[in-house]
Amino acid sequence: MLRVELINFYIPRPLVNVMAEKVAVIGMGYVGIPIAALLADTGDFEVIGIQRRSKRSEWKIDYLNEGKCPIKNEPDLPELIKRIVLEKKTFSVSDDISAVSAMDYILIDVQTPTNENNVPQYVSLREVSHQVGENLSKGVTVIIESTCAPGTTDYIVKPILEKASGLECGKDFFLAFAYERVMVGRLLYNILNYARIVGGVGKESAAKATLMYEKVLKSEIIQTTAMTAEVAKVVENTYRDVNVAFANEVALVSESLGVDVHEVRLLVNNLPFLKGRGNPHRNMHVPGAGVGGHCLVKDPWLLKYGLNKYGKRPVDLRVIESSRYRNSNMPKYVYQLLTECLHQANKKISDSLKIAVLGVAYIEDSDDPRNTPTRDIIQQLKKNNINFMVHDSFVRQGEVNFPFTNDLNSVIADSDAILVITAHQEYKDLNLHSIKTLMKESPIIIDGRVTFPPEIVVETGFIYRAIGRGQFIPE
Ligand code: SAJ
Repeated sequence: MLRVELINFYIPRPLVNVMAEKVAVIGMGYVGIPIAALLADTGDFEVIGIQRRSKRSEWKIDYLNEGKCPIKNEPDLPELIKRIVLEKKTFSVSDDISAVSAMDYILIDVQTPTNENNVPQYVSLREVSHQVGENLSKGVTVIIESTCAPGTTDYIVKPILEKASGLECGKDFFLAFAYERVMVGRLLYNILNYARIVGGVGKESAAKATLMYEKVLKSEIIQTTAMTAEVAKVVENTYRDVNVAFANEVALVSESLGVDVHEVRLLVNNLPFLKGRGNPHRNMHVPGAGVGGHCLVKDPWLLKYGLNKYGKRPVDLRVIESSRYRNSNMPKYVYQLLTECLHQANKKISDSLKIAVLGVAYIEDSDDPRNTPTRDIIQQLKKNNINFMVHDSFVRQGEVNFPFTNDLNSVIADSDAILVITAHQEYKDLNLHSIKTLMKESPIIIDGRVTFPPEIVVETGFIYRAIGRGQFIPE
């Protein structure tokens, strides 16, 4: 017995693991995977990813433990995961949440979706908070990175953690809200370079969470309260949604007045920076076929939910709500443009038509289809019994509840009209003359983004409309 113990004593484990602090990251998604990987790569942390065995996501556990990256098209992330799993051995994934009992930090990075009535669905957040509470040790810092409605950290997560652990927040354990600002295609870049806002439930919680982030981030770390951080997060995206809605409304105005919204936008945005004011005081956004993604469609409603639940007085969010409706109705507007062009081409709305819908991903050159405007456009086509085919080369099959193919030719061939919903580079590279030969007589192009040079589309002989380009509306 003594000999075995002595041998153990003299075989030095790699120093980094002995000194490393332990972090659990709960939720192996777009948010959890990159931060877990970056923490594990520092050498200061041993990281365990916790992923429940759900039908949709359990495959990620083994996949990640083999050193493979479940997220496609993310620069540097595959190499990073391979390095920390197979070489440094500072990252592993498990389905056993009781592992959090031996941690110094616990990051909660689970989905916080909203339902069809835009009410946040905190089933996962509540469940995970309870499980963390049941396994919570003294001195641990819990950090919520998932986007939450204002008030969630203080009034939902904190009570669950305290009740399930019997410990007191701010004394026995610490709790902060430090929201992610990830962007598909730039997951690692955003985490490393965007300022990290750390909102503590009490000053010490913010300080404790900062100790972790300052070992991995290159960016500024700003401490505040949990409520302030929650408001800032949802306002950051609500601001963008309102600005996109403004651009979409100006696009409709431009069409009505026969001008090009993109020319208007350039003229508006070229107002000089005012001396001493950092940001341009005009930054008109880009109109388009709709707003998809996980952030902008959800966060205005999270703001409204927190305001209604925890606000001290009511506020009617007329600007914010009408912006949401403006953006969510843009797919219907694309359909209206299509009907106008079919009329111009003397084509009747019938099942003998074929519409080529290009793009499923919510943003160009990405494989992320969350809340894609394409779904709403397909609904309009189906409602009017119009045949269509959908194309996307990035999105994985089975990720959306409608059929699509990555065979672009088969989608365009023999079609009456092309609707561009996602500005993938492969569409911008298309030869308009070639695709015209594939299509039926009087071919139509509706450009829902800024994909093709308008003049070339018209010169090539297409009937053409694009959101906001009023100069192409027939007299
Ligand atoms: N969109 C427009 N016009 C615009 C900008 C966006 O129609 O001028 C549409 C896009 O086509 C897309 C949707 O809005 O369908 C969302 O686009 P996005 O660029 O905002 O992409 P997201 O949803 O991934 O936004 C995220 C957000 N970041 C975080 O939540 C941390 C957003 O606040 C960032 O501004 C954005 O990434 C970014 O550019 O980093």
